[in-house]
Amino acid sequence: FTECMGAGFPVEIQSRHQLMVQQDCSASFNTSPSSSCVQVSQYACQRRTPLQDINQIFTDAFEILAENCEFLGNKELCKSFLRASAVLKSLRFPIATMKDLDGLPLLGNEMKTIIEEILEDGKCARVLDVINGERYKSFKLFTSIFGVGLKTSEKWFRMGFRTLEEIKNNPEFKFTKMQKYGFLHYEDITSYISKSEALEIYDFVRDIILKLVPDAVVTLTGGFRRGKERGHDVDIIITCPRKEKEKSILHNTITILKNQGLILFYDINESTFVETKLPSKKVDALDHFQKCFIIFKLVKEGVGATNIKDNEMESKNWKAVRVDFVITPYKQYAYALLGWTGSRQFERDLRRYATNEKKMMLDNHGLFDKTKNVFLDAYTEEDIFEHLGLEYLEPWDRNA
Ligand code: DCT
Ligand code: MG
Repeated sequence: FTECMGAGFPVEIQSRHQLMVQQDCSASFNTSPSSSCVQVSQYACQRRTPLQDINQIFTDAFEILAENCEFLGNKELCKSFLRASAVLKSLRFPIATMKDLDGLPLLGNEMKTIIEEILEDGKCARVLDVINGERYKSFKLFTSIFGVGLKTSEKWFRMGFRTLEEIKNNPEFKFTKMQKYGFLHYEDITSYISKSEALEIYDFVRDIILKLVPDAVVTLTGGFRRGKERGHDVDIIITCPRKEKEKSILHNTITILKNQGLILFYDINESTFVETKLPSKKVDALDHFQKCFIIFKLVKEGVGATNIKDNEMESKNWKAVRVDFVITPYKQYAYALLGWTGSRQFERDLRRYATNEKKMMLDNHGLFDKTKNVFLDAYTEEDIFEHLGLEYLEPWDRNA
C-alpha cells in the first residue's frame, strides 16, 4: 500500500473527456458518473468488476480501514468501507478529481474525505496510522497463521504478545492441531500460490476423483475462477449426479492422496446440510456442506532431480499449499459454486440484493422466494441470476 501511495497513481490518468468518448452508453454496466445514461448500482451484482483495479490507490486504503474495523469488531463501518471500495473497483476510469465522484453510491462524507486526502497528498494519514498501529500489525500477523481467527488473535494481543516467536515458544500455550501445522508450514502457506501451481493441483486431484467416480463434476473455484493470477489457497468444489456416490468421494480421495504422501494436514468437516432449512439471514454465514481443509504437499518437478543431496543450499523440493475441498449434493451445486466463486463482497451484495430488492433469501445452499414461499431450483449459475432478475455476470466480472 505504501508503495502504491508513494508511486502516485497506479495508472496514467487519461483525460476524462477521452474516456467518456470511449464509453458505450448503450451498455447497462456503463459506469461513468457524469454520464447521464446509466447510474452506478449500489449492488456489486449489478456492476461488472474486472480484476484490473485502476483505482487501487483508494481501494487499498478502504480495504485496510475495513480490515482494521474487522479487527476492532466494528462490523457496520467495516461494511461501509468494503462497499465503498467495491464501487470504486467497478469504475472504468481513475478518480482524478472530487467531481468524478458525483452520482456514485455509497460514498458518504467519511469516504470522500479519505479520497480527497489521497488526491491531494497521495496518502491518507488515517490509513498510515492504522498500518503502523500495534493492534493492526499484531492481528495481521496472528490471523496469517492457519487456524487462528479473530478470537485467538484478540486473546494473544490482550496478553501482550506481538511476535510469532513469543507465541510459538511459549510452553504454556496449547495449540490446536491446525495451528501446529500452521506454524510448521508458515512460510509456505503465507507465500502466494501461482495460477500454474493451482492448476497443477486441480488437474491432479480431478484425475484421481474422475477415476473413482467418472461422472463427478470437479471445478476450480475461488479467486482463480475469477481470473486471479495469485491466491492464498486452492478452492475445489465437487459434486456428482448420483447421490450415493457423492457421499464417498471425499474420504476416498483423501485416502489416495494420503497413501501417496501428499497430505501434510487435513481436517474433514462432515455435512450438516438439511435440505428444508431456510437460507440463513446472516450474509457471512458459513455453509453446511461436507468440506476438507488441507495442507497439500506440492512436489516441484525438476527440483528433486538435481541430485545434490546433503547440500545446505539445496531447497526442499516441495511446497505446502492450502487446499479446500467442498462436496455438495447435485441439486445445490450451482448455489455452492456461485457462493464459493466469490468475491466475498460480491456474495454479500448478491445476498443483500436478493433480500432487499426481491424478497428472497440466498445462501450457498439455495434461494427461497418469500413471496411464493418456495425454494427455486437452479442447475447453473445462469439460472440463479435469472431467478434474481439479474443480467448474468461471468466469474471474472465478480471481483468486487
Ligand atoms: N466462501 C464461502 N464460505 C466460506 C469461505 C469462503 O462461501 N466459509 C466463499 C467466499 C469467497 C470464496 O468462497 C473463496 O474464499 P477465499 O479462498 O477466502 O477467497 P478467494 O477469493 O479465493 O481469495 P484468495 O485468492 O485469497 O484465496
Ligand atoms: Mg481462495
